[in-house]
Amino acid sequence: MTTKQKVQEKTGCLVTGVAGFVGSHLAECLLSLNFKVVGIDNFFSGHRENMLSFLDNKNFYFHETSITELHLLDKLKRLHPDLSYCFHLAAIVSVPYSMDHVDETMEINYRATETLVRESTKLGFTAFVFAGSAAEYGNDQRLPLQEQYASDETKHLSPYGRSKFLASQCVAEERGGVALRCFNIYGPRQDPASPYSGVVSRFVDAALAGKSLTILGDGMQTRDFVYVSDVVAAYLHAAGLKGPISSPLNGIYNVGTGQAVSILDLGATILSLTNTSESLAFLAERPGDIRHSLADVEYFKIASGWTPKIPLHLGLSNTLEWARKHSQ
Ligand code: UD2
Repeated sequence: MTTKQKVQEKTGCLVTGVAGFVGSHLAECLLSLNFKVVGIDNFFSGHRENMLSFLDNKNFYFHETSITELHLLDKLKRLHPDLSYCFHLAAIVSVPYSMDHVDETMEINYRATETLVRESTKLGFTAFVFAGSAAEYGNDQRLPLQEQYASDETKHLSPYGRSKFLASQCVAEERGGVALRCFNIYGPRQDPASPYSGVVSRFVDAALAGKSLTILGDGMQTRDFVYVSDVVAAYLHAAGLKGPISSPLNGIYNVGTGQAVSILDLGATILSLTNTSESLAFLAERPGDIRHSLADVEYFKIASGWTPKIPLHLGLSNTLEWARKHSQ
């Protein structure tokens, strides 16, 4: 029996935002590795359907509550004494919503995170892994973006970016605290419903519905698209539960692929994968849109042994396959 196997038999993992896009994939993976998973969500942006594949799993315990609940970790630890890892993904995830709700965004994304990470240290949790964001870099164009570029001087473009930056700093100060600055995550279960949903989910949705793909601007803007299973693997590596390192990291790390993809190329790839004759339609650039975003992932790779495994073509095929099944 390996050390990691020994750990997981008696280990509970808390996943906040478990009904969300990434949270649900993380919970599913932890359960498949035989961890006990305690998930919380208040369904502000998560969906119960995202948990369907594991709601009945005997190792899964769900609590419908908010991360702002007083003494949350303390209460959960009393109910589940074997909890020792916290994966904190619950947040206000919409950038436009954060613009209109500045105080609420600071409260949920920053102050609640600060409270949780402090409580987790006090309770002796082994690791606290936090969902940071590429938004922490503002519009910095020194590409690829290195972790130290985000600083108190960074001009954040939204309260979302600012709140994630402050929270990541705070998490990194605690022992066992790791903030993962994820770039553009895509994959099955990403919600295409709002005009501000991720571009991959919107393009996939449009292509399968026989509609043209809407490019905002000239399409030459680039992003670093990272597939959701690679992000899940990054969480496990950060916690010391996967890869060559068996203790959690401590600090702030980028999670991306280090590959820049233009929105035009993304659209063309999705059209060729769906074999449709649909076209690209061009609309005005989104106000405040960042021109290029690209992660330098060397620091995280060296520290954790993680590497992204899913090339864009495969990730898009998987996403299309999932969307085909779910649009019926
Ligand atoms: C990402 C994050 C966001 C925040 C931000 C910080 C996602 C889904 N969003 O926003 O939460 O962290 O980074 O920098 O990861 N576009 C189109 N057509 C569409 C939709 C989008 O052309 O139908 C363009 C859009 O103008 C942008 C690019 O595609 O240039 C990516 O847009 P996005 O909303 O997927 O992600 P982004 O990078 O703005």
